[in-house]
This record gives sequence, structure tokens and C-alpha cells, in this order.
Amino acid sequence: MRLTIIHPCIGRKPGQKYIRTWQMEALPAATLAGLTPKDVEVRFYDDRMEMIPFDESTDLVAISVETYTAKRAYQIATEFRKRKVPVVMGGFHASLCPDEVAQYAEAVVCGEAELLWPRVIDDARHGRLEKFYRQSDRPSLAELKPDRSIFRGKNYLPIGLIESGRGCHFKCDFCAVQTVFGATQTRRPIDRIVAEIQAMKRDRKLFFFVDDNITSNLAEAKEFFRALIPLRIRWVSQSSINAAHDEEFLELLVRSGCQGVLIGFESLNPENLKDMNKSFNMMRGGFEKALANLRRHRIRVYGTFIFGYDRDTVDSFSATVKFARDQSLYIAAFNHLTPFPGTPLYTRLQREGRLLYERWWLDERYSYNRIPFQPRGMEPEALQQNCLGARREFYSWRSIAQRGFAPVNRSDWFMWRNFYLINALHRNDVSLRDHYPLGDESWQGQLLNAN
Ligand code: B12
Repeated sequence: MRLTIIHPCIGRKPGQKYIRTWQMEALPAATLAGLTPKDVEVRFYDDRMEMIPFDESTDLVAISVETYTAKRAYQIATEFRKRKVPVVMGGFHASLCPDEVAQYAEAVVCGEAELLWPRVIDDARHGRLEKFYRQSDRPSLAELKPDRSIFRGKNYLPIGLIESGRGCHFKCDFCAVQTVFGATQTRRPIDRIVAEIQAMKRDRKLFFFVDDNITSNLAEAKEFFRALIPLRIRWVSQSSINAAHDEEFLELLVRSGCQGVLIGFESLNPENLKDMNKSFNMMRGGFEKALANLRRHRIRVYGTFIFGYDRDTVDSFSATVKFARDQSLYIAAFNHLTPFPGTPLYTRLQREGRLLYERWWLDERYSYNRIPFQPRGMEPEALQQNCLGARREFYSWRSIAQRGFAPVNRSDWFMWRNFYLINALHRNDVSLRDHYPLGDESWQGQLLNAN
């Protein structure tokens, strides 16, 4: 049996290559390949960087779908299904909108694939695919063995992506992770992660633990960091702010090789944080105290901010950028609020009649960075333009030079050199994705309905 795994891109402008800035290995594809029985011949195509050979013969196609990549995924599915090849879709969007995804696939996997995938393969082998495969509780991650051989010959950034845990116990109203994982976290056995790192260490200068929140369980995270110390690696991850108030934790972070953490600050306005169910961000002295602690330990911060919550006005932007500059953030993201389907936020905006496009991810009028809802404190256009303005200001040469000079950002030679590279890339990216199409604009025809 031959299986073709596809990682779709967000979209493409006619005759142009996809934006190539942040191309990291597609871990969902490697995870799926690792779960596939060994007698199945696996091929993998990354739509972000190569053409998909639709005419190559195969028995089953597996596509990962996120909300932003849904339209493109359905185009790809249509191409294969026109050629009579059955398509299975899974991933976050498939878990959030199974009925929509089912219109374009023979089978949909809702939730995590660890226990379901061998059954899907067996059913496909025997020509008896079911429409839905649902995983309701959380499977163990103990046997997780991503098969990275599928990446051979592809030109990814030399960053090792590894999962140490999956899910987060917080319930932020905009986050799809809480919807899919029910605000729970599962973790992998430490010895398995260590073995995976050992095997990858030679050709990776930096590791990225892609956990939704590596500090969701502080006690287990500490134990994990202790095991990382002897490996002498450099790593980055995503964390909630509570970790920045725990001295033992911060010491372990540094000793284990942590170079930086992404923290979702989201908003400087406590009322906004309350609305998004993220008041814990203000704990123990709030952002300033947390950032001072992180700086003291030389942990760099990728701060992410969201604009468009109900208390935001056009004045919120400059105050936030000033804060990000004053705090010498290594990098920062200034994004508009996005209502992902299935989230409490989406339901609220829908109930309040504030969605400008019901299913923005499929709407012909929608493109990347367009505001899909009606904000309260400004017009959608002002929200979009001010997000762009915030990025421009934060990634101005003046701001880059100023932040690059901060002790926290230049304390490690490797990270200091990369500071300029990464900031220059972000500067270049400021408006690159603006009005980028969802789906391949040059794709012709109708999406083929599977129902
Ligand atoms: C790492 C990461 C990134 C990296 C990408 C790295 C890369 N390889 O290119 C970076 C930082 C660049 C990134 C960017 C973005 N990301 Co991101 N990212 C993640 C994160 C944290 C981990 C992804 C991962 O590798 N997980 C490990 C794999 C193994 O898990 P998995 O994808 O869930 O797969 C399992 C199942 O879903 C299922 N499955 C997945 N695919 C398939 C396919 C088939 C056929 C089957 C059967 C099963 C299946 O099986 C797997 C094993 O159980 C996820 C959160 C998460 N927990 O997944 C967010 C997440 C995927 N990202 C998200 C978003 C929104 C974005 C951005 C749009 C953010 C932004 N504003 O710019 C961008 C652009 C994304 C894009 N498509 O281009 C959202 C997507 C929400 C949604 N509704 O689609 C998520 C879920 C985070 C969130 N809090 O909501 N991201």
C-alpha cells in the first residue's frame, strides 16, 4: 500500500512561490508517518516548498488541515479525489469543523491520531473507510516516534521540532487548543524525549519544543529540564507567564539551555485580559515583574500581543509597542484577534452578530490579515492598519538596534547574531502576508463534494 502525506500551505498568488521565511519541519506529517505500519510505502510533499505530483500513483492521501490552510487543503483533496484516490483529513480544523471537512474527504479523523491511525490504514487497505474516526479522550504519548526520514532532501530551517507535551490547562477564550484538548495536557516520558534529542543533536543547533505551554505542569516541567542539563543543547519554547515568577524554575530553564520563551501577553489592559479569560497574566506584579525576572536570568522573550478586544482603541497600539521596546523583547508579534471556529470567542462574536464573514477561512472575499469581525473600539480597517503600524515601528532599524543592545539579547553570541537575522526577517515580513490569498488563486474548478 502507498500513502501520500501532504502538508498544505495557506495559499498562493498566481505564478509566485509560497512565502519562504519560516519553513520548519512539518511535525504532524512526521508523527503520522511514525504511526504508519512499516509495510506501507510513505511519501511526503510539503505544499509550502514543492509542487504536489497529483498524477503519481498512490492508494491513500492524508492531509493535515488547520483553519488557515483549509481552503488549500480542499483544493488538494479535490485534485486527488478527481483521480479516484481516497483522501483522509485530520488536524486542528478537522477536529474543530468535522462536518465541513467531511464534505471534501472520504474520511475525517477528529482529535489525536495516535490510537486511530493504524485502524484508518487497515480500513483503507480493505476498502472500508468510515466517514468519521473520533478520539474523545487523550491518548498516551509514550509511543510517539516521529519519522523524520520523510524530510530528507527538503530544505528546512535547521531547527529540531520536538513535542514534550501536548495541550494546556488554561482556558483562554480565543485559543483552539483548549477546545480540542479540553484544557488538559499530556506529556511524553522524559527518557523518550532525551533519546529523540540525542538522535537529532548532531545536525540541529537549536531545538523548538512545540508544546502549547511547556510550563502547564510546573513540577513535571522542572523534572524534564533537569534531564536536559547534561545534553547541553540550546532550546526555545512557549510558556505561560506564571513560570516567570518561580525562581527554581527560572534557574532550571537557564541550566537546561533555554534561550528564549514565547509568552502570550495579549493585552496591557486588565479588562481585556479578563474578557479573554487570561487574568492570570496579571499575577504577582504583572508583566514588568515577570519580564524583570526573565531578564535577570538572561531568558529572551518573544512577546505576542492581540488587538481588537472590546476595550482596545486606536491608542492601544503605540502604548503596546512602547512597552515591547522598553522591555527589550527579542521579537514580538502584533496580531489582530482571530475568531477560530469552535472557540468560545467565535461563539460569542457569532451570538453578538459581529462576524463579518460566517466562515472567513472559506469566504472568497477574505484574505490573510483582513479583519473577520466587527471590533468595538475602532473600524476593522483601523485595526488592520494599526497592527501593521505596530509591526513597522517595532521592527524599525532604530528599535532593532536599541533592543539588540540590551544585555539580555546579547548575552549569548549565537543568539545575538541570530537576533539581527531574525529581526531582519520579521522586518521583511511586516506586510508580506497582507492580503495574501487563502487557497491557490490560480486553482481552477469546483471543490469536489464527497457527500
Ligand atoms: C509549532 C506550531 C507552529 C509553528 C509551525 C512549525 C512548522 N512546522 O512550520 C509556527 C510557530 C511557525 C506556527 C505558525 C502558525 N500557527 Co501554529 N502551531 C504550532 C503548534 C504549537 C504545534 C504544531 C505541531 O507540530 N504539533 C505536533 C503535532 C504532532 O500535533 P498536531 O498538529 O495536533 O497533530 C496531531 C493531530 O491533530 C492529528 N493530525 C494532524 N494532522 C493530521 C492529518 C491526518 C490525515 C490525520 C489523520 C491526523 C492528523 O494527528 C497528530 C497526532 O495526534 C500548534 C498547536 C498544536 N498543539 O498542535 C499551533 C497551531 C497549529 N498554530 C496555530 C496558528 C493559528 C498558527 C498561525 C496562523 C499563527 C499566526 N497568527 O501567524 C501561524 C501560521 C500557520 C500556518 N499554517 O502557516 C493554531 C491553529 C488553529 C487552527 N484552528 O487551525 C494552533 C492549533 C495553535 C492554537 N493555539 O490554536 N505554528
